[in-house]
Amino acid sequence: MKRIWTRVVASALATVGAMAVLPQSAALAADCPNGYLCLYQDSSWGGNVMLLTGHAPNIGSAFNDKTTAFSNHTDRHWYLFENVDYGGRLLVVIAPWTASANVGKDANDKTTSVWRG
Ligand SMILES: [Ca+2]
Repeated sequence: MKRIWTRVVASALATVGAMAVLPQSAALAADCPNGYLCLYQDSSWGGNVMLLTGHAPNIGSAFNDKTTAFSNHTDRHWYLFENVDYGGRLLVVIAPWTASANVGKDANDKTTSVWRG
């Protein structure tokens, strides 16, 4: 199963670069691959997942204002912002190797850009 998951990720990344939105079936693997920040549409790491490896000034219409949970499998800090180009409120500061099942109502479904520290 791990090999299949890795292939799906690699294939999706090859298509759209550093960002990918995977279907719900793949997102059911709650473990985020090493080297990625994973953003989830639903609480407890459910729904669609977006994988990030670097800055995302605009995470795109497929995932805009949808982030509810995250898993950070990198040794970097990440910063979730309300608007494009790291504008608006700083919603969440994510420490290395941490996860949250729910970012809370003040930050829920608002993330539009992501800065990698
Ligand atoms: Ca937003």
